[in-house]
Amino acid sequence: MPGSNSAAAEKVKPAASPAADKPAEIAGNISYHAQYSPHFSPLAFGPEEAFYATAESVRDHLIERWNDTYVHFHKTDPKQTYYLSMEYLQGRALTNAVGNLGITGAYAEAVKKFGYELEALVGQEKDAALGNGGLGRLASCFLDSMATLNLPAWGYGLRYRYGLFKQVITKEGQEEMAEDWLDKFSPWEIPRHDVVFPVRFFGHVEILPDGSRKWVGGEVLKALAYDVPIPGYKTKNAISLRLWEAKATAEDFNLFQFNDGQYESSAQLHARAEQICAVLYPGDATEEGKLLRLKQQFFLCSASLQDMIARFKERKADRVSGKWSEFPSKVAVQLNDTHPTLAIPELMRLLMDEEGLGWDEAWDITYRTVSYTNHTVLPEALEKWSQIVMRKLLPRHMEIIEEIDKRFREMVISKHKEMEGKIDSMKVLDGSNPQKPVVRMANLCVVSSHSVNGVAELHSNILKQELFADYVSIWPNKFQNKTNGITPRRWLKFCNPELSEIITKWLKTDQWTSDLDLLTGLRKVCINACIPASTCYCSSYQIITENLQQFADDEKLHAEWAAAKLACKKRLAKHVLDATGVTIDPNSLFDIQIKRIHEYKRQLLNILGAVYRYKKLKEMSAEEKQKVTPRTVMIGGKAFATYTNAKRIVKLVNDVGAVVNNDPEVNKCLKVVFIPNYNVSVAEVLIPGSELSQHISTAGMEASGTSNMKFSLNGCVIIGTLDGANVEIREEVGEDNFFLFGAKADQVAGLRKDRENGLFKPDPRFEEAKQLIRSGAFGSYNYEPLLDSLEGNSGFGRGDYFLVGYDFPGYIDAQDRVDAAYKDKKKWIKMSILNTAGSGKFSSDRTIAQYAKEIWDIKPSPVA
Ligand code: GL9
Repeated sequence: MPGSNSAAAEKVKPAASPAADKPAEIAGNISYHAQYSPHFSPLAFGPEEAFYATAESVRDHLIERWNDTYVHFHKTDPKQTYYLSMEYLQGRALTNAVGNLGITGAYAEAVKKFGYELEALVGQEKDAALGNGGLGRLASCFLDSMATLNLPAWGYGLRYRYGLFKQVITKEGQEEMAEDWLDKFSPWEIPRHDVVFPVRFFGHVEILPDGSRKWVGGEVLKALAYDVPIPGYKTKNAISLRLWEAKATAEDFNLFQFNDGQYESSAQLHARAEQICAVLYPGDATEEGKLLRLKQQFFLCSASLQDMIARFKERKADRVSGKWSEFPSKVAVQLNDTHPTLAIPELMRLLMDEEGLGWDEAWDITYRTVSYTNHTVLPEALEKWSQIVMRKLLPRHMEIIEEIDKRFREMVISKHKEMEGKIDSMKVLDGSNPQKPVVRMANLCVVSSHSVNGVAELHSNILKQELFADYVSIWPNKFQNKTNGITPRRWLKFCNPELSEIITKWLKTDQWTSDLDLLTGLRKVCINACIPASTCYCSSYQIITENLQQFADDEKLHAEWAAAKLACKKRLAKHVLDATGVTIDPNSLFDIQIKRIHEYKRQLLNILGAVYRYKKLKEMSAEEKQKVTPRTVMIGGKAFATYTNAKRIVKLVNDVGAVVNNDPEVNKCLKVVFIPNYNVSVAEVLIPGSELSQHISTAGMEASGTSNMKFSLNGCVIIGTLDGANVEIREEVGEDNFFLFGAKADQVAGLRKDRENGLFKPDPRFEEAKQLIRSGAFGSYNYEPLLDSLEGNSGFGRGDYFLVGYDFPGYIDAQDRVDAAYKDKKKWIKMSILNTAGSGKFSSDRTIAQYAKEIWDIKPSPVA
């Protein structure tokens, strides 16, 4: 068996220094790590050992750049951005690291000397899943772009012991298991024993003789930093993702109690420290769960701010003119949603109580430093913390929040009298329920930040016109849009080498990987800007196509494009077979919906559509079935552990699949597969192999979506509603290359009202689909609560709050248009090419460049 023992490894001489371009020397370095930074028996050199030694060798390159970048920033002292996020969905790092460093080929060669293929070793790595979904993955794409654009920036987060759970599908549906991503160790993190800060919880506020206030008592834990180097693409810069871990110390260990046999009480604080970073999202149905989540949030904010202040002071010491008022010209803090809101009162506390500044100066600094991104308008996702819990855990912060609230109210009354009637909904503290007074975190963010942004044009408009409308009249210039983006390195170049090669070949450059707008070169555009170019008959047309070679209609390109797609579909089919045991046909239309399971994302609409399709197939004759476009519907995603209806949806998809896939009358025309344990690595296989993907949320509810961008970039056509970034994608790729259906955002409220008034008449096709499920065709599980949510006018059934019934007929019609379009292979490939060609706008490089210029005011600072 190649490489399964150390025989091959023994032939390679260990070398301590890494060489980037000489495979023989790289192999020596890998061998060195296997022997001199060992984690395994020196006799073993199987795929796993080979992966770790290879990763450690790649890490040597990363560390060189990471050190150089740190020194460079230290010397040049530019303004820096600190991205505070409770979530990062990093996925695997090896392919990305060698790819960004430009050493993939050399490493592939090197590992061959041990009898391995690089791709096989890559598969050994566990996903770092320190996030739930889009918000966490966005943070990771942003880090890649910040490094690539040479921006002086840091990511700050928590080092969860167990990241997002592993999803296992059983007869009962979804089950959650702890995912041990640190099971062995992570080769990418650097424990920083020199970077440690105290973080306090509970205690009380003392008033000192000079009238100043100090937070004392309670329990104090230590935050220990772990740095993960983030390499930029084709640059020497590598920035840091700094993840905090909570620790208790030897002083907290009660040796007396331990020797007395009281083992648990002897190490109480150690146990509580461990809880803080134990899991990504502790269930918050209980009071303990809520307290733990709040502790996590504060832990991130406090440690990160102390770190920033320490760095500011360290560098300030070198400057004669160093003053606190310079802080906002050296530090920008970006809050990734409201989860790190406590950074606001914590920065105020540190400046006032620790550094001795007065309120006004501290407030001015905080306001100019902090900016806030909103990622959702769903009311249940807008965080509200109990004032009682907050006062107990963070007594000084509660005082500060009260003062911020008071001053805000006074400001409105004195300067914006006309808004006085709106104060109740705008203020930070909500005591309308005296039993449960709360802090509204989004309001605190809006009041305390100099910039507030949404994540797609439609979403930012909803923020301005609805959620935060009242604030706009006070601060008309505070609100902005920053449409999300994705890194084209991970999401095209590395995950889809087949398509990337074709693009590079036809554009005659690989510059598109860092200038994604170049993809428009795949479009056939006339120099006289005739649109669509396919109907252009300008005299210059011929010359342009010859000279500039723009190709959406070129038959050779079509053939290559189709072959690349087929190769990706085959890889996807293999994944499906391995993960589920279901065989799918690479010649069928691959139709994918992968995202967190949520009622607003409407996986239920998708599966009801599949049920309806199944029913129609059952009614068809054999001849009729011959004419059907064969389809494989794939749905994947995790349901939050306590979200019962989402779990019922997972169960339904699995049950429908079990019947359809085993029905010989239809399974040549339709398969329905639930993809288990969806994560970043699975996405990297599914997205390149997709042809149609579903982004079908109720309009106005999906802030942006980012997988829609990944699909479109990989030449996949979208069926979707006018929601989130779909709106902009459709504009960019052209309406002919997007299957649109459904209610518009501004109709939704009216449609819900109509429904309440009994004005909704369901389409018979919708009734047929629900009826088939109710008949028990897919098993005897009780789907009634799920189907019930689609019924009624209001009340328990919620009167189909997400408008599945209203949008169903439009959805089915759009799917019919998909089937027809797919039959015309030429047309379909052209649509696919034009989706890729129109994706330039959705590079996270563009998004981050806009944040840097329009919010953070930071500039590129490349290492020479
Ligand atoms: C989200 C939005 O729901 C998405 O529409 C958006 O694309 C991302 C990134 O801006 O943010 N907000 C949010 O809370 N999540 C998002 O995906 N949820 C998770 O990450 C689970």
